[in-house]
Amino acid sequence: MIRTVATTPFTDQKMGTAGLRRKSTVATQANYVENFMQSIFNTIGDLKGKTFVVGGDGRYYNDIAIQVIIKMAAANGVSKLIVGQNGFMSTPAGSNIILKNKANGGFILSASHNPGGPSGDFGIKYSNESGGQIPSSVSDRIYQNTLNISEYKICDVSDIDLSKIGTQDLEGMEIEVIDPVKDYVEMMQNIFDFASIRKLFQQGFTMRFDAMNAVTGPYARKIFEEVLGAPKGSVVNYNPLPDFGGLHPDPNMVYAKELVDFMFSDHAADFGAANDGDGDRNMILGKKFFVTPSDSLAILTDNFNLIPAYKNGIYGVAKSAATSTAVSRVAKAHNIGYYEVPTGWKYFVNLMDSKRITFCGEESFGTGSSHIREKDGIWAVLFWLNIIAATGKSVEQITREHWQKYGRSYYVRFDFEGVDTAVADKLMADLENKLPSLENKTFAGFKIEHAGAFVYNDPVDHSSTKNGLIISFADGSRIVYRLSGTGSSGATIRVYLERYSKDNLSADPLKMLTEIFKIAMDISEIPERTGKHQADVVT
Ligand code: VG1
Ligand code: CO
Repeated sequence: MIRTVATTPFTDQKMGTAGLRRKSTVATQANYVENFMQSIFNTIGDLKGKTFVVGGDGRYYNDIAIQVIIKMAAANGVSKLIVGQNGFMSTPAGSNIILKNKANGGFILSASHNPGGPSGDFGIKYSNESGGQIPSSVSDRIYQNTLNISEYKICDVSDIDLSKIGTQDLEGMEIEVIDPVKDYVEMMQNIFDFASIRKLFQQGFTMRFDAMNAVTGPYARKIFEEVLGAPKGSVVNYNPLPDFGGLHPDPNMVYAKELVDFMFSDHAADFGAANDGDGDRNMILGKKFFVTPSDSLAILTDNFNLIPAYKNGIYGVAKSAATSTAVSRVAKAHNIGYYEVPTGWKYFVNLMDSKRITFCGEESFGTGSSHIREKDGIWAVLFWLNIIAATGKSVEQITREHWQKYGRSYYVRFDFEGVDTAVADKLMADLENKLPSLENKTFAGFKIEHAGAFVYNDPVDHSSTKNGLIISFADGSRIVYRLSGTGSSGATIRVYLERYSKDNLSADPLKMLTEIFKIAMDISEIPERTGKHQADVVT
């Protein structure tokens, strides 16, 4: 039943910040997924005795791609697959299943926060036995394989039934269909103080969780409504849909509009949160109050002692270079390790494995800990609920008190989307050449201390990665420029701005950053080179 099929290479199967992401129209071409998967299997080599985890966020084409992956895994000699029921599994749940079962890796079918559907995006994230996504050295080898591929192997059988939990056999490969929610709930119960969060809801505390018609709906209903007793209806948009019901499942102030409008209205709940397509991102809101992800990381880190799983101490904390420096002050106060890495969760994995850090986060609505090797949306929400239950304080109060203690990093990200790739590449190259000459110069009263490329030297595997450009000013303000690595067409230039104040704590972030924004535009020539005088998305 095993068939070898002749194929020709696609030249665009290079993975980005988090796996392979393409327009659905590209990913659904004949042999596209097949070539990519065969290249992964070829790169791994001997698959005998190996176990992989498979699932996805339920987006368009997941159902077809999952069948292809199962039939190809069996044809290539994989020993066992652990598959989420009906093909569902969030990215954090997948990481947990890999670690818990000591699997050799896993595939999460998702383009994360990118829209889905026939005109949206499709993607595949590939993790290894660490439970985290593979390092660039491995994805480079897979990419080389995709460029030279001439055949793939697949089992010629009818589709596998993934609707029932249990075990079946395909050509000697075991397929175990599991409940993708169960182990995840258990893990959360072992980290947080569920009893005190349950009590909080009993006392009338209200929340709204927006699953954005994506994968976390079933997880959130189980945990918040069933186990913790939040009122029915607290979780909205809970049915994972192939096109996310037309939503752009990116939990931020722009795309989670329904939730934001509700939380800024007079009948807002006490607490609001949203997750992205595959459940690894989170947005945190209080009553008429937004917490930036950079502040959230700092606040969670400062409060580690309130959480049962962390109360005996944490190793350290890391953030991506583009994330605000708020957490650095917390790390200093607690005298714990502190690291800055390139954008992408895979760079945190070695730091967690080597017990250098416990917490980590990114400005892009990602927060997590070493309980797994991916960022974890529901984990962050539970962490906040646990802090609220333990302190009796509101989201706003917790955040304002944090600023009083540490000062405030005003922080906003500006995205310039749909830029011609050649224009964007040239802009970044020219900027990189120009930056060193700007050191010690002053712009509108802001003196530049350092300017240049961000280079990360991994202390564990000693690899070196260059990602983005940073301008650091004498007063602690920063500009970071990066090209996005998760888009499926054209280039997106991200500009991250930060300004620190010790005592001016209630200003409007955009106003605080007006001068820095102007400096960032002048130095980079973004308006002149791209024709864009304003960012497309501001978060
Ligand atoms: C973006 C974010 C980055 C995040 C990545 C994957 O990457 O900026 O912080 O790790 O998405 O997120 P980029 O290269 O477009 O800036 V997700 O929720 O895949 O998994
Ligand atoms: Co995601």
